[in-house]
Amino acid sequence: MMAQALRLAERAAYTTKPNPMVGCVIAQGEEVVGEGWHQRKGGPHAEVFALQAAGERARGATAYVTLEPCAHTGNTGPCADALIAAGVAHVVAAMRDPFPQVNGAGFDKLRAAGIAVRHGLMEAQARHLNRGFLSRIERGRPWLRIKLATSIDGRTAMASGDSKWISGDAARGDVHRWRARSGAILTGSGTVLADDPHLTVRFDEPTEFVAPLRVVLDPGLATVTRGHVREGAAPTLYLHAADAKPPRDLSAQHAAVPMRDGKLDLDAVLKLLAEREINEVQVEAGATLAGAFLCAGLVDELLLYVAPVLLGERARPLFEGLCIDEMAQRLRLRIVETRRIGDDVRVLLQPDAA
Ligand code: AOF
Ligand code: ZN
Repeated sequence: MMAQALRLAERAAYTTKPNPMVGCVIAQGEEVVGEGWHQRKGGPHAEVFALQAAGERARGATAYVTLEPCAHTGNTGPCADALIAAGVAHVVAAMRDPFPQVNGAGFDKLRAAGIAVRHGLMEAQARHLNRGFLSRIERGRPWLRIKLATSIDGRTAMASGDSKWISGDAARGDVHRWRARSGAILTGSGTVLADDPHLTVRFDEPTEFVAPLRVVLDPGLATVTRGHVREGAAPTLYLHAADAKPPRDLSAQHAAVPMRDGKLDLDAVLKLLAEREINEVQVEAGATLAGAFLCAGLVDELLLYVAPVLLGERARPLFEGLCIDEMAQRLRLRIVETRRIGDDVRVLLQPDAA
């Protein structure tokens, strides 16, 4: 039941941000009597849809939810109250909702009404699903993923900067799914000048999604008058040094960020994005910016597309500026998932905490 609730939750991966993905299954014993998931910010919560589907059959039933039912009135009324009113007998939640207005208050409300409450079922999976939302609420910064396409010998572009294309069509299509679940796609001015990316979401088939914010780190605002990144349907935010002057006719958003060692302070960049309710940031940048995030210990996840090609030692590496000389300094990563995508292999990695 909980696995099904998690699958339902994930259906809204492209549309719920900045809200968490939440799924709910209502069951009478082995029989599912209602299902629901939270589709978008401002819309009804998962429990409301599931209770609607269950109708009278919710009485005495067990509700499986991937997140603690809310206790607050936000865009919608409290789900805890809705479960109580429907006469649900048991609630099984995957995890507590750390959102300050909930954070245990939903469980308390249910228990006070005589409902048996358990939580912790498939918690690791639920936390993984909402790692972006949890990072923003618990750490005050978005979850940071770096996407990279690499050759077998760890190269991402030729010495000239040419990188079209290392990975195949299928892998490049897959990137758009990861973009769509991200709140922001972040790059540097160097990449805007060298590659002129659009950083938009393009799907082969019509798919609903909330367009991620495009973020360009551009201390001197050198790229604001050029580049595809300022065109199209998605919003763009330029982050710059305090002394840079945005042109009067700049239609994109912009904000100043403090500097550290002559570069934009990456901690401050992430704090600003969290304040704008960005849960997941996908970095699609060159080796220098990717290396800077890694060195600063700000990378939560690497999304690596490995293509079966060799580019040779004159091609550019995955990261620059790591300053590793000895084995003892090596950065260890843990493989979270591997999957073949067309002719390439997709590897999802997380820095090893240990
Ligand atoms: C639930 N069930 O399906 C979801 C919950 O602005 P609102 O009213 O939509 O509230 C958003 C907050 O509610 C969100 O930050 C999170 O803490 C919780 N989400 N809770 O009981 C749901 N999506
Ligand atoms: Zn709710």
